[in-house]
Amino acid sequence: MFYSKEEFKENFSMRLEQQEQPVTLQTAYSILAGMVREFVKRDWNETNHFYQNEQRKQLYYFSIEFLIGRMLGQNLMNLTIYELVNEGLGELGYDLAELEEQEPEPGLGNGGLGRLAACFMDSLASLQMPGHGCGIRYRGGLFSQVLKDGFQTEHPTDWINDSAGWDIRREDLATYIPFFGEVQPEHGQRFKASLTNAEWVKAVPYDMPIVGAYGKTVNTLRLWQAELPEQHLLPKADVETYKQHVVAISDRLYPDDSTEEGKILRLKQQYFLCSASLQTILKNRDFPVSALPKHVAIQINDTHPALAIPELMRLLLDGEGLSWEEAWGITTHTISYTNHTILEEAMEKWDSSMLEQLLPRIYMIIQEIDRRFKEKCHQENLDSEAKKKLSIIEDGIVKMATLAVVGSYKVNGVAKLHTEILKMREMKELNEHFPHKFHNKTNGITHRRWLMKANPELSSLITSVIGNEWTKDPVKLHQLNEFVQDPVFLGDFKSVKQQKKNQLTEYLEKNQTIKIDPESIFDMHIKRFHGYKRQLMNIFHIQMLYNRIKEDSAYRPYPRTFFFGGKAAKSYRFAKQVIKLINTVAEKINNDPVASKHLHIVFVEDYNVSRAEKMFPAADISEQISTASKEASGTGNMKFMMNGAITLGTFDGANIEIVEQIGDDNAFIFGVTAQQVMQFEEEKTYHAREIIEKDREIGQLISELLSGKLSKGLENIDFIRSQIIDENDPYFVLKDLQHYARTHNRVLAVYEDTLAWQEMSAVNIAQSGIFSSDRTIQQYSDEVWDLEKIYSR
Ligand code: RUG
Repeated sequence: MFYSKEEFKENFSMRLEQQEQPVTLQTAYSILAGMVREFVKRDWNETNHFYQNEQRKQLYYFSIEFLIGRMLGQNLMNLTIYELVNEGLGELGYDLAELEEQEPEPGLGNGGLGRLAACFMDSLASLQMPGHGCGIRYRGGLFSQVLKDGFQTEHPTDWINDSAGWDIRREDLATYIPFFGEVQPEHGQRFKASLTNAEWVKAVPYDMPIVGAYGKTVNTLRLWQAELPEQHLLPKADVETYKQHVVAISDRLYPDDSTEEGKILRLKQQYFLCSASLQTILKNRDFPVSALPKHVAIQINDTHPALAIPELMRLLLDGEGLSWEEAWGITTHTISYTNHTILEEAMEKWDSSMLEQLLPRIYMIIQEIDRRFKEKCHQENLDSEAKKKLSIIEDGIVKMATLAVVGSYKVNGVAKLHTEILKMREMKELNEHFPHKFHNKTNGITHRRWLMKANPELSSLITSVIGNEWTKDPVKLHQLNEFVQDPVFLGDFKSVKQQKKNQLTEYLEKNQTIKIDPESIFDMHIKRFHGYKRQLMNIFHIQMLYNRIKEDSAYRPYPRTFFFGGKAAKSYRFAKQVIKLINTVAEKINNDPVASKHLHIVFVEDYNVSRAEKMFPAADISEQISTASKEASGTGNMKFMMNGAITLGTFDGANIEIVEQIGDDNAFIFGVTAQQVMQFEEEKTYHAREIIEKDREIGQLISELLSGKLSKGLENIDFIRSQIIDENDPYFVLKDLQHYARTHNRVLAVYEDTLAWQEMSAVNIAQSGIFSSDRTIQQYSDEVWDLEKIYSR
């Protein structure tokens, strides 16, 4: 333990001296992380004892992803010892920032959904609320992305072997999960049954401390690891193959599900997470099971953990011997569900036969849930289409979103528009059946990581003018409104932004050997690669700018650097071709002596949480250009806003609420609206070909693309071609392209008026507090979970 700089230095030096090998930066990092772990231990134990003694209601957030990012710096900051350690290390000849870089990146998530779960963990602990995460301890997280000739290649990561060592193995809490087997109904015993000849997997939890702001509350992120069970639970033959199957469960995040085997593995992961977490919650309770909803809330993050519903039923029916009605009452008052998408492809569906084979008892329970629900619906006067929509099992397919809605007491979307679309379209029949179930909880981001930690320079500037109350109550950032026209404040803000741009430039020069002009406009499009996120529209526009520069010697626009960052799913061919196209265009433009003075493209390789922390603060423009109606919320938009970047985007997801906060004048909005998109989709009245034929500039662009001129070096653009031409441009790229281009021109015009630009940035920061995940978590707590804060500690 250390409470002063001197104590810290003494303790750190002593540990350095105990090293037998020469001290590398990696060892210095491990020593420091170990000290922080010890520092946290007391508060962690106290928090746990408090929860036990006071019997406070606990929230468990079930999520297949927790994209937590590096923990060292965040933990030091939340413990309020960042400066102390920074100075202490400096005096011992170490650089804290350099040690932070040694921490392996835990890529335990794909993108928005996983990062949201991580922000929620931080907010729960910081608001001193009893809320914990339940996830999987994947050995390898998301692949690392390496560009080869402009193509994305994927490389496995091994987070555990390089482990930062924040988590603690809890053998005492190990539990066992049954797969396959035969159901033996206990006749005459209500709906009770048991399972014989199951294949057992041992689930061992690893607990990671989640340190809240000021360190008092330390909650737990529990990550489950799959292991071979003890001898008596092993099969008689072929233990080696059995072991491989077991270990695979926590080996990889999102294993490839293009094969039957891959699908089974994903289903196994989902059940493994749900069963292990629920068994532990029930086993360690000290209240009657009927009181579960009073003591426990379970939030399922998307449908990946929706098997929690039948699994809780199984444990209550078969384990606790409750009647169906009792078990159903408890389950549907304990579990609530968040939906994150309306994209058909992302709505999970499982083959009944697969579910029945892998989880026979669970399938039986789902069938009974479906039967009873259908019976209820039959009493209503519904047409056959509505009945179909309300069925959980249909034509041999189990629809997980329907199961999740039926088995939850609350269902939410993640931004106002998204929730409305769910209620009015995607889940219209379910909403009519359960009129009070649906609600909105607009996403948020933790301002501690995305402003205070990522941008200490801006944080200090803000504090210097409005004091530091905003760090505890980020809505108080609105006090900055008084300074948004103050030239001194705006000048200081400009310097901070420049400093962050310089830092990013240096970082990328060092790590990716890219030369960047830090004085240029930093325009950033950083997120997963997906058709609806429209990176294709961005690169098409850049190519149009290039064509104009070539054709018109008077057109010499203000220098801009266009940053792209993000990964495409391994099997998503279209998105991977877009990555290659961007790099192909980049090579041409960056090497063109004239165009490169005005346009520069940077593809940041292996975009992850740590890189994101360096990028958001340096951005001038935030590209949020999804096809309206398709992006459920977005959270990058909020990170940019909080760091003073200005949104260039469509009226989609949370962009709409951002504009509600700042007013139309402080963002650049363009494109067709969600209403229009949905109308085009319904009436099939959009024809991309007409645009190609009528618009000279777009026609030229598409013919360059198809002739291979634009895509030189890219042998194959089949997927891009077929999306735009054969599939009639389903994401309305061509429809919005010219409006997007004109909006870019407006952006440039304002940017050149420095004061006007700085004022817009400042308004964005001042109004961003509402997008802190502290606000989101408070709303969930008030309206869904009913948690109490730990004020008495
Ligand atoms: O695409 C959505 C984002 O719009 C949203 O902000 C984020 C968090 O709610 O979740 C993303 N998402 C959706 N990630 N996975 C899915 C579908 O499973």
